[in-house]
Amino acid sequence: MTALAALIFDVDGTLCETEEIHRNAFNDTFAAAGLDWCWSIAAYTRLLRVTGGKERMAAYRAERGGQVPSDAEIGALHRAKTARYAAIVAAGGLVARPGVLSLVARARTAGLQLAVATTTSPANVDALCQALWQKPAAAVFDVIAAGDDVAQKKPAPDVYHLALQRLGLPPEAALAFEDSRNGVLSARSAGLRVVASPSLFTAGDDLTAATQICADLSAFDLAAAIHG
Ligand code: XBP
Ligand code: MG
Repeated sequence: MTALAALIFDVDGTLCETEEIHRNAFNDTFAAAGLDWCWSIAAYTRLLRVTGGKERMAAYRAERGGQVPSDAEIGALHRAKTARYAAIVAAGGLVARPGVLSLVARARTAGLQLAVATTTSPANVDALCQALWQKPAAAVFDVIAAGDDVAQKKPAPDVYHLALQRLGLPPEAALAFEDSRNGVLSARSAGLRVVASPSLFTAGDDLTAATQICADLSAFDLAAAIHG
């Protein structure tokens, strides 16, 4: 059996319950732009089926049957939303999901490489790492593969292919951690084993394609994963 050499983490919902912050950042941005959009928790739970903030806004525009905002306006709204997200995260109060800090520390001690495969932007990963580890993302993770680095976002395998390529590893040598159906399908399509831990916004997702399901990462046995 190929030895375990790396852990690859999804960010939103897996490292931290960030989706409520994303939702608030979207709604603050819509209000500031004078756009009459406001996403409730129920609406956002449904809209999360479309990964990526720009893509989510375009899908919502299509759902409403309108032409407004334009693609260029969606791009500008998304830049404003990313800045708003960073400001909310920097204001403090964020905590990692149970088991995350300990797992990352123990994986480092065990000599594993650490990577991120996320739909969100590198700026948001940095904001989160500053909040959780008081370090930039590059000081916590060896590899960061992000949504806009690839042609197709999750559930396509692209972002995991990119993470594996940057790690220099075959899929058998790594283990992915995800919270959503789209994320699990993405990692599985790239040939990875996946540990799924449902988050607040993905509690209703079908995660049965995962190799293992844990309520949270404090229930994950790293020693067993390393020693088989
Ligand atoms: C999370 C997402 C992201 C965030 C918003 O998916 O879909 O789009 O909701 O991020 P995953 P941006 O956890 O599977 O990566 O607005 O920065 O795109
Ligand atoms: Mg996620």
